[in-house]
Order: sequence, then structure tokens, then C-alpha cells
Amino acid sequence: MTAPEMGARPEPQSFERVLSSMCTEPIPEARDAAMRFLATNPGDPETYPGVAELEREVVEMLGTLVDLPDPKGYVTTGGTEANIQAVRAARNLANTDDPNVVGPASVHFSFQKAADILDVDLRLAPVGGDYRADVDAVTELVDGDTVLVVGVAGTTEYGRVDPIPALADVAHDADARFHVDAAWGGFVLPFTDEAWNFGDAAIDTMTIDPHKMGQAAIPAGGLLTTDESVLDALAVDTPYLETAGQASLTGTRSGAGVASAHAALTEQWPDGYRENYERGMTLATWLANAMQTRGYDVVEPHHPIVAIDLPAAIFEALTDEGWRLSRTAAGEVRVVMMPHVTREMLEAFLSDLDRQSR
Ligand code: 0PR
Repeated sequence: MTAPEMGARPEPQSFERVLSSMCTEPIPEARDAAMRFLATNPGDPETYPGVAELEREVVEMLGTLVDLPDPKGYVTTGGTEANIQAVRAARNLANTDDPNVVGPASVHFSFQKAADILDVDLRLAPVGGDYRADVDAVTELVDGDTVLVVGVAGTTEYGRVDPIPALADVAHDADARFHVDAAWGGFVLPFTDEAWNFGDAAIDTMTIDPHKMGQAAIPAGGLLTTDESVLDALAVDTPYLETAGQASLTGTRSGAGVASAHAALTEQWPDGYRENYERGMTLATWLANAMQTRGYDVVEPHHPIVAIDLPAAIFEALTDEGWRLSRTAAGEVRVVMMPHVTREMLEAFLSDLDRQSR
């Protein structure tokens, strides 16, 4: 590795060839808000009351997206923190020495981290042929030590929505809590007829991230709950701060993320997000057809994510040309129709693909 060139101004990458990311460019209002609130810390609400108020408003706005009238929660660093905290709350509230968490194999890998840190057993059930949680397979793994059942509303690889109401029943029949991971899907699914939110099922906690489809600057994730006791189960005493307790996992937190999420939601809910969803779906369907026409197998997009079975050599060649792609565990290339992805980008991608395939 060579020494960094002193004085050179580093530039971030452009989004021109980014097809695999679940993050995107913040809208201008969100970028501006992030910059203005860079030196604020919602982890200390007495010293920084302005940003603490913005955070309460973000939680309210997220509640509107997920059909939860009196939402409680906070702005996390992202989906990983929200998922870890959901597991932590469920473990702390349950009465067992040998806790386990049950979900489909499609849960995000942040649950592996949660299980490791919190010393709970993570039990993953095989998914069905439709890439969604198989309710019977999940039920089989649940027992008297299950503290949390997890469903995903918008899976990382295929954008699928698990049968959320049925999984909620499985959880509550076993006296466990029920968590929905809508980290990515939370800003997409309000515009579909899926059953995924608090209005559709008895959900205890949810992850929903403004820094993904919400078009806010990183870091801005969200943990929501119906139940104050979840936050109490997470809170520790904060002896030398003026507030009584702190429920977040991190101490000092980014006011930039909070303010940015506030600006993005204010600007984009609901019409801007609806347009993103509709554009994304049109592009996903278009790309899926274009790929099928070329003879590639495609996992039909139900939401704005397309998974394509591309030969490894073509994947490598496109990566060498600067396309930022990622693969599912089964090896498909996955294209996420984030707001920065355009028809022109996809046409350029297809033209590179066609050249590589000749
Ligand atoms: N839950 C789901 C359903 C997710 O898809 C993700 C991230 C998380 C939780 C964790 O969220 P944080 O990464 O905010 O902690 N899914 C993407 C992934 O791991 C995240 C991502 C984002 C990947 C941008 C690449 C990228 O460029 O694939």
C-alpha cells in the first residue's frame, strides 16, 4: 500500500454504475440537513434538545408509514443496530436461561451478529420455493425458550415479503415477541397491497431504515415499537447525563442522520416515495424482460429488486468495467432499483453485457 497523497482531496464514488447498493444519494434537502446538524448529538437530549425533538418527529413520521398511531422508538445507526436491539429487548423481557430466536433463512446477517453478541441461539428455517418464510418450518423450530420470531418485509436478496400475519400468530401462540425487518421494504411496501405493517398484524418491533429507500444520509436507521417496555428493557442508567436512561446501543449518535431523515421524510412522504416505487417497479419489470429475452433466468421481481442468473465470467467482466454488482447466496446477480438507478444506466449496463456475451 502506498502512503496517501497529502493534500489531495478525496472524492466519493459516483452512483453511475452502482446497481447493488441498498443505499442511495440523499435528496438535496436531506444532504443539507445532515450538514447543518453535523455537530449535534441526540444521545444527549438535554444538551441538544433541538435534534432530540426532530428525532421524536421522525419516529412519528415513521409511524405513519407503518400504520402505527402511537409509535415509540429511536433513530438507529442502521438496520443492524435496530435488529440487534429487537433481539436484545426480547431476550431481556423473557424469562428463560436459554433463549432462542427463530426466523427464515432469508433474514439479514445482522441477526448472526445479534445472536453472537447477545448469546442467543439463532434458528433459521428453510424458505419455501417462493423465497418467503415457510410458516410450518418456522413453527417447528419454535419452543418454550423462543423469545422472538422474525419476519422480513422486503428480503435483502429478492425483496420478498414473508407471511407476516401468520408469523405473528406463531410468535404469540408461543408467548414470544414478533419482529418485522422492513429495513429496506418500509419505504416501498406502503404502495403495495402486501400485509406487512402494524395495521396488518400484531407486530411488537420493527426495523425501518431512512438511509435505504428513504433517501436520507447515512447513518439513519429506525427501531419502532408499540410498547414502551421494549425501550425500558434496553435502557441503562446514565448517571452523569441529565436524562434518566439511554435506550440506544451507541452513546454519542449522529444528529446528521436524524436531521437528514427528518428532511427526507418531510419532503418525500408520500408522493416522492410513491414515484420512486413506481419508477423502480417499471425498471425492474423492464430489466427482467430484457434479461429473459436474452435467455437468462430471472427471479420475477415482486418489488424493485431483480435477481438474474448470470455466468460468473460475465459477472467478473462487468465488474471489471466498473459495474457495482453483488450476488445472492445462490449466485444470482442482484440489481436493486434504488432512486439513483435510471433507464439510461440499465441500457448502458445491457450494452456492456451484450458486448461481453458475444
Ligand atoms: N435488514 C435488511 C433486510 C437489510 O437488507 C439490511 C442491509 C439490514 C437489515 C442491515 O442494515 P444496515 O446495513 O443499515 O445495518 N442490507 C444491505 C446488505 O447487507 C445493506 C447494503 C447497503 C449493502 C448498501 C450494500 C450497500 O452498498 O446487502
